[in-house]
Amino acid sequence: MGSATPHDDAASEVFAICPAGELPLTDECRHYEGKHEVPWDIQKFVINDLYPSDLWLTLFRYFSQRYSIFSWYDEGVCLTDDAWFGVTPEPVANAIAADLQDSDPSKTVLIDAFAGAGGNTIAFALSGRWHHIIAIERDASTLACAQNNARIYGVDPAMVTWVHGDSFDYLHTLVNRPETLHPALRLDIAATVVFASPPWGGPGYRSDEIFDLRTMQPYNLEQLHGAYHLMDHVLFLPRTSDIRQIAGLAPEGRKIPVVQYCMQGASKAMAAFIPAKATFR
Ligand code: MGP
Repeated sequence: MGSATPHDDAASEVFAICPAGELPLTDECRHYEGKHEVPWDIQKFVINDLYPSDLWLTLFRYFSQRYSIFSWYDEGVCLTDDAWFGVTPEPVANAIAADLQDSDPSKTVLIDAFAGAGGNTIAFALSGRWHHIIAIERDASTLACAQNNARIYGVDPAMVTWVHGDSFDYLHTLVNRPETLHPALRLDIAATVVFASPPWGGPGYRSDEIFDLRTMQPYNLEQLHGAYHLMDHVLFLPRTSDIRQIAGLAPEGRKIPVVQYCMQGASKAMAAFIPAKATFR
């Protein structure tokens, strides 16, 4: 396990952002083996049917779906409680990776801007489509889970460089001051695609008939697109996202393909494949 370039204390004093190296699993990295291990207050709410907390009920529901989220769950897949809310189910992650399989071959590097527990990074790495993947996660425990899960799925450690940090900082530095990045993180922007599966502000998005991407929390569509617009980018968004807002991001004369990803006949989410606004050649 680990990253393409192990963490090095001396390097972290010299460069603004460095690869993370291998992070230890923490108490927040959990592998629940049964419903009895899911935190007690979820079960109490379910059993007694007391004013259920949406958040905890949702976590309980996700745990019940664990094998469709990670088919190798029993091999020791770990998640933080927060990570359950944004993890992409394995069939969806594989379908997105497959949809990028025949994309522009001049793009060889993929940045997973919100790596979470690693579901998408694993699918992209196993697809064999990318020469290199940069997977960024802000929370150390969640990143440790992602590294653990990638190891379980047999991802080649040389394929993924993990970054413990903020993907907006990283992208800003990549575009404006690449020389301050660790050499393993300096990418050719023209050869790079960004994949972003950001938080949507919790499960509340499900009550909106049309989800307003201008009000998405903590990052709205404008912030996401603003950070990624120099590169082709894929945004993984709520299934009811306002298509007109996405269409407004199309560069002159270009279209934005949007795909709904379904499981058991129902959409789980959509992805928008957005071309770069400028080319760097
Ligand atoms: P869901 O809210 O559990 O809807 O999320 P579901 O399962 O269709 O609800 P049901 O009532 O029909 O059963 C569906 C999928 O959306 C999840 O599996 C995640 O892949 C994704 N997802 C959900 N949330 C809240 C987020 C999020 O905040 N960010 C990201 N990136 N994905 C999310």
